[in-house]
Amino acid sequence: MKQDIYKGICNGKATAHKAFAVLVDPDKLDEISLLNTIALAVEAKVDYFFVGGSLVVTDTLDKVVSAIKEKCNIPVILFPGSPDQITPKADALLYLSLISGRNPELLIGQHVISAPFVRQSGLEIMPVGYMLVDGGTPTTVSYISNTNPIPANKNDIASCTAMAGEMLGLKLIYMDAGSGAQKAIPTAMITQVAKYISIPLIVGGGITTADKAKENCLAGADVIVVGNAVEKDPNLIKEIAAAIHSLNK
Ligand code: 1GP
Repeated sequence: MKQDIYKGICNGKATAHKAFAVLVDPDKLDEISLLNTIALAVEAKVDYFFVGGSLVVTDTLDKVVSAIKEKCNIPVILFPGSPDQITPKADALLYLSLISGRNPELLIGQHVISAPFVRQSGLEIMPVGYMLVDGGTPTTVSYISNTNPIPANKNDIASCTAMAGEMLGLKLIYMDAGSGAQKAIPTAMITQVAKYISIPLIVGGGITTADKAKENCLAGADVIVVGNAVEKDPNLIKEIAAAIHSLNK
């Protein structure tokens, strides 16, 4: 099984090289905006594209992934809201288990149903402990997943959940306040979770400024994901990338 992208993320963690992932929701970008986003991402040396959404209502996933692959070498990692958001045209798949929730379908059920198809895709599979953290308002992901997010002030619940995920063999932890969250994940929670795990930590949801992205990296995030804010203002890509990469030697 391929492991190149995961190895890259682990090397990043080992060498304190912080990474920036731009999240593209295939429903939200028209062709011109997508091409503009790709050009800006290349210029800013963005590390990864994440592609997906909790609810994708159009059939543009393939087209979006193909367009990114045609125009640049930035790895495309699928961030699927459901098993039908998978295309072999991407490079890798965040194989998410929603470990903050108690919905068996999203812990293991849908994985079982889609396993043969996922394996056949040839994608690099990255098993992820996905943790939803309360971002102030109900997000699409909390509604769709029918799970309660971890309260934003319960750092112990977050660190114990992440530790359990790591001990179960998951290879990444993704803490997410949900797309468009009112409040990003508190720094104190990121610090505590990072302290208790040795696998790479991805953080996203409600990050709207370069300062916040940098602060999260300093707290222990290895990969920062931004979607909504760069959809609204694509020029933020350069600003956020520069802030994150300024921490790298
Ligand atoms: C959502 O972590 C991602 O799952 C990104 O969130 O769209 O709020 O940046 P935003």
